[in-house]
Parts: sequence; C-alpha cells; structure tokens
Amino acid sequence: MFKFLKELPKVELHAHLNGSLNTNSLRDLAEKVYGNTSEEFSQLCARFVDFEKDSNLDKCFEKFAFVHELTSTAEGLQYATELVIRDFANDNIQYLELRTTPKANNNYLRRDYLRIVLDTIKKGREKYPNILVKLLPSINRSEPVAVAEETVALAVEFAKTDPDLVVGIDLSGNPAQGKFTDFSGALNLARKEGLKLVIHCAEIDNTSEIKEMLAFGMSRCGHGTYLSSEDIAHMKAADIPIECCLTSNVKSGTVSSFEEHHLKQLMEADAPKVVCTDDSGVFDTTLTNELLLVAETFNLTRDHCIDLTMEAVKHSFANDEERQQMALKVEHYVNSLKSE
Ligand code: 6MZ
Repeated sequence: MFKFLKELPKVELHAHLNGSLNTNSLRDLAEKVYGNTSEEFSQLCARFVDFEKDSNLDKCFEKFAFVHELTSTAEGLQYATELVIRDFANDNIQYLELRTTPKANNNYLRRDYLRIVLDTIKKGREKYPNILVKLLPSINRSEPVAVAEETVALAVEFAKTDPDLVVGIDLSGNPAQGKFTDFSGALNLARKEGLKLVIHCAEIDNTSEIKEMLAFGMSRCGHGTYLSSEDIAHMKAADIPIECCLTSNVKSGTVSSFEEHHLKQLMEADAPKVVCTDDSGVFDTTLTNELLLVAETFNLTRDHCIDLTMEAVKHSFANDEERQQMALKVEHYVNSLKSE
C-alpha cells in the first residue's frame, strides 16, 4: 500500500507554507541563513528538538513562531518556499494549494512577502515541472483586522495579474484567538472579487462561531472537527468539503485518536472530504503517510484511496482543464498498474 500511495499522483489542498518545512529542510534553511558553524545554528537545532517532546495546539503555535524566525529574511523565505515545493514534489504531489500569511518586518513588507513567494513558485515550475502550485494568502485571526484588509487587498491585486496562481484566501491562526465576525468584512470583499474562501472552522469547540461561519459560507472547510451531525448534513447539501488532517489533529490534541477522527463520520455520511497534511513539517508527516494512515485506520482499499484523490481533484481550485489533466494522471497511473 505504501508504494502504491507514494507513487499515486496526489492532490494536496491544505498546506501552510511555514508549517510544511520538515526537519531536514529546516536544517538546510538554518544552514543557509546562519551557516552551519554558527552559535545561532546550534541553538536553533537544540530548540527544534525540544519541540518534539509533547504537543498541543499552543505548542504548535510556538513552533510556527520558531520557523518564522528562519523565514524572516527575503533569502530565507525564498529558499523555504523552494524547499517546500521540492518536498511536496518528492512525495509525488501533482497539485498543491499552498497557503501562507503575508508578514512584514525589517526585511520585507507584506507585498514583498507575497511577491517573493509567487516568484519562487513561478521559478519552481522549471525545476519541478510535475507539480502545479497555487497560492492562497492567509489571514491570521490573531492579528488586527487592518492586517486582514491589507492581505485581501494584496491578494486581489496579485490575482488580477496572476489569476491562475492566486486563487483564494484562507482564514487561519490560533482558533482560540480573535473573533470570526471581525474578519467577515474582509473575507466578503475577497469573495466579491472572485477569490475562493477556505476557512479554518470548528477546529476547536465553539458552537456560536461555527454557526456564524456556516451561515457566512465558504468553498472548503479547514478541519471541521467539532461539526455536529446537522452541520455535516449541511456541508453535504452545500457540497462543501471538509479538509481532514489526521496527524495534525491528533498531535495538536483536538482529536483524541486516529480511530475517533471525524473522517469516519464524514465517510459514513458520504459527506465531501479531502485528506490533507496541514503542516507536514511541524507534524512530521507527508500526504502519502496521511493516506496510509487513513487506509490502515479505516480499512480502505486502493480504490477508496483513488476515490479520495479524485474528490480532492474535484474540490481543488484548479481550472477545468487543469482538473482534467489531474484526473488523467491518476487514471494513467491506475492503468499502468493494471498492465504490470
Ligand atoms: C490554525 C494554523 C494551523 O502562514 O506562516 N496555521 N492555523 N490551525 C492550524 N492547525 C494546527 N496550522 C498552521 O504558516 C504557519 C501559519 O499557518 C497557520 C498559523 O497562523 C501559523 O502561524 P504560514 O506560512
């Protein structure tokens, strides 16, 4: 099963740039930023190992802050983007929707941040021709609304020049912080301008916010851990897929075990769902591993895994032609196995 899943041309729809740097890539990056003999480099490596011990949602956010230090220069950000694309390409991801929160510091403005990431994605097309990458700028709900407004304005502007590359807006960040309704104005503007919305919804138990988010609407739902059966029926009727990230949810403590993951409920209800990594670096996983985990936990066959991949093709923000190409790649792969 591992070989079958590894070689399957997969589709990743929920991946945060700074969360997708695995330990090796972080080492490569730290070496590039600080040089491997510097004191900073040894200190960074020691801190990283420390994060592995035990984990909860707050610890994950500390880990993001740590990774952000390494991508706080233009060179670091550019190299990180390249490494992330490389790692997804090596896992045979044929299509990747990457999300990232534009940041501003002494080295770059939010506009520069997006430009660097977009340029690196474009340059990566030559080096990694088998992976098609799109970008969704993220709003961090723990930052001020003015930052969200700036992010939306930039996303709209960049989408005008690169409509096939900047395809949507993500709302993420620590779900225990910030208030959804504060961001609905900015999100609405993005939607009016034709951007798709992916919203981290029901990652933690917050009934009133879940109601607000579902009433507001979205193209895809991040996590959906605490959706009720009625909410799931609503998602099914509205054809809104739930992006399921098993390792992330279990390691960050929002789901108690793989067996109890809500993906089971979604499959039983025949509700739309996609399997994703979330933060493959922070949670030390890959999409191959996630699909294997799903297959082993819920006794899925190869055909089920293909169906899950085709569901991801359907719910991607690729255009019709790109989706057709993606489906064809999966079909060719399946046919090549039959003739073996
Ligand atoms: C909510 C998350 C997340 O944007 O710096 N992020 N937000 N829930 C999660 N589940 C664990 N995982 C990642 O990537 C890292 C940022 O993505 C969001 C957080 O805002 C985190 O700081 P970027 O590339």
